[in-house]
Amino acid sequence: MPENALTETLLSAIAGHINAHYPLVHNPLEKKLAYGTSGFRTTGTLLPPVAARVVIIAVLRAWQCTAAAVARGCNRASTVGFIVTASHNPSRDNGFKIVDEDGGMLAISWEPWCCRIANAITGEDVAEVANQCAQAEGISVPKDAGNGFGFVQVGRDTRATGEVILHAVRDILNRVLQVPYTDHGIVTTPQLHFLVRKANSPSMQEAKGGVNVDAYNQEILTAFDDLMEIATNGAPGAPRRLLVDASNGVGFIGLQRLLEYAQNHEINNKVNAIARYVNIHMVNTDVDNPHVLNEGCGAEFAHKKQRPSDKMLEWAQEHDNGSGDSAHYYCLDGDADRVIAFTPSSPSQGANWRMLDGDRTSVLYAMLLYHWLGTEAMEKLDVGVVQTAYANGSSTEYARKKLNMKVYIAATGVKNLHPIAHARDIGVYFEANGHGTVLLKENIGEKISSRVTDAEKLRRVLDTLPRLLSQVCGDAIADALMCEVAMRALSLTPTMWADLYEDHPSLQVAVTVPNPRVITNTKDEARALTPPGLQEAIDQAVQRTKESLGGGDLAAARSFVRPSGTEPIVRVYAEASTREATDALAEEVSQLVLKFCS
Ligand code: 16G
Ligand code: MG
Repeated sequence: MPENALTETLLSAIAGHINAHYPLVHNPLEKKLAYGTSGFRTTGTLLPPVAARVVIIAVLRAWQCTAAAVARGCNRASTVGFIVTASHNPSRDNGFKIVDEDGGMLAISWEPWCCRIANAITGEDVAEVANQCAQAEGISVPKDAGNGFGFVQVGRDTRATGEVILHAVRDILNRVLQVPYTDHGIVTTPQLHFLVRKANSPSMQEAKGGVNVDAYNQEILTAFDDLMEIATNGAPGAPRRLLVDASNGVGFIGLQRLLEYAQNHEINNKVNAIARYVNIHMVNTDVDNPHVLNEGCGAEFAHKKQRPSDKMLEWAQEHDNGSGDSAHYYCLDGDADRVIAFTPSSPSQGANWRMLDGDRTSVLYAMLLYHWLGTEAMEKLDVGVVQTAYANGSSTEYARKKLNMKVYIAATGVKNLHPIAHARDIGVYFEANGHGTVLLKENIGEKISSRVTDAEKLRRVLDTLPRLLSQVCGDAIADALMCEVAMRALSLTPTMWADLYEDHPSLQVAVTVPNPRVITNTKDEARALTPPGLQEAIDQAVQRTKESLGGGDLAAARSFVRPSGTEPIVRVYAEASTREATDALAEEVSQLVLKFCS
């Protein structure tokens, strides 16, 4: 047997069990499933046999991390995560992804293993891929497995197919791999990321038992309270009213649990500490009806349609007297890792609501950093803003010119933005659709505090921020609370936040073609490399738009296309100086996509 190969017993158990219980439903000879922008996503009923296969790779990754941890002198079993969710997709879809040992996205270099095993037809093929993975990645079965945390933390969103998919995962873990796990049931995606990071943290090594969502609630509530204390100088004033659109998804459950936890536990010696600052109401909370998830509501709907859901409008009509920012509005997506805020110019008219998207959230956070750290510290540190090609041009310009920030452009998906932000001392990353956070280098407080004047405050801020701002992915609930902290600290209302700059008109359109993946892009996704001729045609359309706007500096227009990594469609983005030109450009480019990709 070659070194690092899996044992014959394990391989034949894998082959036998997969053959007996998990024949594929999709046909990989016709269409292979790919690990997309954020894991696998497709019709939910196709996924149980795929999840049964891919969890084997998750365990191999955990074993590899365990061996590396042991080699570092850290005597523990590493845990990875397996989260079943399709985020903003329609309710019939489902998906899943692996959360890596550090709580972040699975290392991109491991995605090909997931793809290969997901499309392996027979049990023998599955065992063969697992064995090749073990050999190539230098993995052997650890001798001393398990220390009470489980090797895999699993969880799911509210979708109807979630339970059967998780059942397949648990079955393979129990009966084939005999690997311990903790099933957290229904959790938000950021909660699962948090739990994996926490379970692997040095502080948990000695602890008895596992981690659960209480640890998340405790951390978020304490950090929020600490930051609000700094933001308000201990004088909280009246609590702000928040209205949260939970997209009829797991965000409702996550936020509800957080609020209940606050009522039943003391945070910083205060019962219901969160209520000193915010008074939270929710709409679109129907998690029992399997069909309404993300339907006409939530962050994805709000962002793409550039307006709030009807339920949000109804609530505003009833409860918002329109006298300037009497409530703050937030929309979560279907797995609560993205947030879009709004401010109503007139509570009853959706078209008049101003959207505060991820670009604006990153600007708000950047302003808070300047406010709290001071220009002196900011100039001494490597601080950057990471966006994608979907960022509105006005936000890029504001971050560069007004805030003096370095701006980096990454491909769509947290896995692409995160590493660029991670390489900075402080990296603010956000997608326009509301997914993002701020990453702070560990011990940065210590590094910089000897070089600036107000060292004590600086250290306090830098120690507290990363407890509310997820260091592994965006978290809609934490981000909504963080926006509240930032507005308090900066004495801004949502209207003042919206007034910071004016967005260029923009539009996103979904175009259906037989195979969206005939389009390939440059690294920053701003240009199409294939099919031949498409980019040239887009360039001409953009040029014509600029000319129609009179040319010169004020005539801005751009457009790009890319295949979605979560749905079988092509996304078209257009942005120009006027609404009419934007809409016309989006339409023209959509026609080009149909022409070149059909
Ligand atoms: C996923 C991504 C999100 C991205 C979106 C784009 C993560 C955790 N989530 O939800 O960041 O903006 O997909 O989808 O990476 P698309 O590829 O369909 O445009
Ligand atoms: Mg999401």
